[in-house]
Amino acid sequence: MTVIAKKICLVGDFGVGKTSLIRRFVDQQFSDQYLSTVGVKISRKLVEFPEQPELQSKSAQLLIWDIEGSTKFKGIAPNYLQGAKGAIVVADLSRRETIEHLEEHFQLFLTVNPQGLVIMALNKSDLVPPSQAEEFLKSANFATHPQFLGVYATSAKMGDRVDDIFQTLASQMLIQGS
Ligand code: G3D
Ligand code: MG
Repeated sequence: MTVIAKKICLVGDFGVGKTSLIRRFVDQQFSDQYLSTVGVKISRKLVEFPEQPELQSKSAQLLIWDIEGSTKFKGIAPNYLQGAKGAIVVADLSRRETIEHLEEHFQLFLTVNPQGLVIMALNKSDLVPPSQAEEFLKSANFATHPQFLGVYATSAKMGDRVDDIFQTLASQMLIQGS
């Protein structure tokens, strides 16, 4: 088994659920007790791909970087994003403005990592009716960008689609391998 380490970053507005998505994926839990992350936290998780024949002998050691607040603060962004092979850009389905900011976060990530891959999570799907989630999913489709892997409605609270976004990003980083 070859283990390949990859740095990924969570980016998006404050309060959209970045820390909660990581906790759900890494610890399989959701905390309603909100502890604001101080500075940067790095979590690790080994991801395997039993269902993908081309990745049978490989696994990804994800180094998942989480930052407090918004990556729009240009001063800290380059250090935080540097060396990341992928990003999960997160918005909150119950706050439209966070969806309008998706492209800005996407572009900032690509400025630092022109070869990086990006997947999007419209989080808190448990808070909105499916029809609204559907409408927002359409508006967050950046399919014309070659490095865009797709957009999913997630819920860190319920666990919906959380593993899928991390797994998809991890497998594509190994397959497209930069
Ligand atoms: P951030 O790291 O992007 O800043 P957090 O966001 O993960 O800290 O989450 C911000 C708030 O949203 C927290 O609530 C958290 O519990 C809540 N949250 C995160 N994901 C979900 C979700 O999928 N569904 C729902 N309903 N809530 C979610 P508080 O109230 O502690 O600020
Ligand atoms: Mg956070």
